[in-house]
Amino acid sequence: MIALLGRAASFNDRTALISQGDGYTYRRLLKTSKNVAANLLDGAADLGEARIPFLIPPSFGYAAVQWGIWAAGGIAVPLCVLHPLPSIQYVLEDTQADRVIVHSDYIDFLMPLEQEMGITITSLESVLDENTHALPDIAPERRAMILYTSGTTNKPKGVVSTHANIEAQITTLVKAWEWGPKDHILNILPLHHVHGIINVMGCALWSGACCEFLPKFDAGAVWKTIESGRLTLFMAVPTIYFKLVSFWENLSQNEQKSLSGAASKLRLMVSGSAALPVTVLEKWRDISGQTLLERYGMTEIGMGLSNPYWGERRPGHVGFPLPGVEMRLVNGENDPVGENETGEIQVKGPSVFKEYWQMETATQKAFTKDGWFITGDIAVLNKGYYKILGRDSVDIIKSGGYKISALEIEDILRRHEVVEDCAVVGLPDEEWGEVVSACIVSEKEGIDTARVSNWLREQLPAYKIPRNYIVRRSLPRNVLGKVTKNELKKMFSEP
Ligand code: MLC
Ligand code: AMP
Repeated sequence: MIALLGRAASFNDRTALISQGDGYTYRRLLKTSKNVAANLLDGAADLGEARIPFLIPPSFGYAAVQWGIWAAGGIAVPLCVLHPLPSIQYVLEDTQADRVIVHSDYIDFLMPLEQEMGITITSLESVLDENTHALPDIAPERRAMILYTSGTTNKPKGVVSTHANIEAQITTLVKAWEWGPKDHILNILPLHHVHGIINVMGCALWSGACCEFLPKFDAGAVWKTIESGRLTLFMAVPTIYFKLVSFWENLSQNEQKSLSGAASKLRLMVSGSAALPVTVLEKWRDISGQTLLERYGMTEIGMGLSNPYWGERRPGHVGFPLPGVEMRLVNGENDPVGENETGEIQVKGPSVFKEYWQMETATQKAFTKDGWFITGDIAVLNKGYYKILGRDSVDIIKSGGYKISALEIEDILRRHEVVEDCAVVGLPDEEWGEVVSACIVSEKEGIDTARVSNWLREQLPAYKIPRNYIVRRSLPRNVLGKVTKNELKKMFSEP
């Protein structure tokens, strides 16, 4: 049996999840996931790694479907509830799925695809129905999940993790951050990325702890939950801490005191997915008395580096390798560099993903000949603590903790009638980390960029929409004709 599900049997009547105010025990989660598995199998012995995409908001139903797919031998492909239809269609096509499990709120939205693609839309309710079926034995090496991540190509890549990878990604954090059955965490992150899936929900369910869902991030609602005193843990991206600080700053002194007192009682608060500005770390420490534990990770590896649970959490640094993670910094020749020398992070270990879905060349290119995964992140080891300095590609933007490919946005933007050419960059921003910004090349005067944004919104989720535009007659290029994006970034502040 899959380790997560096997462990759940021993947690019985403990509360596994709180979803829309209702509590669900481990017993119920396990039983419901077996219903899902039985309904999906429908007489077959094993789903044989069929890709099963599902469009379900963070909830009990999401967890039961994820586990049900695993128990039946399928590959779970969580879809993003914020994505417009073309982004979802891309994932459905890329995974060659023949059915998709959909929450009732999204059935009408997805219906056009049933005809266009011939995919079967299965309602969440129908897979939760009472059912029993013999379940297959699943070897840990089998594929378990595909998460889509933006990269240096114009289309997102499917990162395939096995059951063993997921187990390694979870257990290293459980050990390092001392998760236990008494823990209670609030999940406010989207459940199509590792931060929410592994670090929050996965670790909680592995540990017999409770994971409470808020359907969507809302600063007031998060503070209210912190104030309730039931949380022991909280994990978020830096933008969320920035928003929680702003919310707190606008309260009366009495309210501030009450929230600060409650926040100080959590045993651990973690930040990751993007660089945590030292200013935000300091403000949060002033407000809550908590020194945020910053860690570093990636869809392909789970978490790699973490400041210590016990010991100094150094601002602006991401600590050291987690248990079981092998890490090195290398120069352009792939030779390891010494302390205080800048290098690219490479990672090995059981948490590292198996492959990019049906992209053999991209998978090969992502690893060195001797099996190190090439992250593309640049770092330095400074007095025993790693510090992330940036990425080797200007085409990757991190905004609100989401990884965004400039090339993907450019590719779509170029299809707009007023756009002759374009280039997209991320401009630094304290709240969002970086803000997506576009330079449109056009001979036309008075381009209505708000209309361009509205048009883009039909094809891309809100976090990928440029927030700043400039219109120019040409793009800055080097002698080889390549757009010089660092030059371009400066042009946004020119009058
Ligand atoms: C949204 N808005 C943005 C934006 N995203 N503006 C600028 N830049 C962005 N990136 C705008 C919206 O368009 C809207 O404006 C307004 O902000 C509110 O939108 P929203 O969708 O309600 O935003 P909000 O819920 O506040 O979103 C903020 C957030 C979200 C931080 C909660 O971005 C989020 O969930 N981020 C987490 C992503 C994540 O999990 N990453 C982990 C990847 S895994 P308007 O004008 O339209 O009304 C990984 C590995 C690892 O990285 O190490 O963990
Ligand atoms: P994703 O592909 O969405 O999983 O994003 C992974 C990327 O997020 C990494 O390759 C890093 O560039 C970035 N990242 C994650 N954590 C941190 C951090 N603590 N500091 C800086 N960058 C980070």
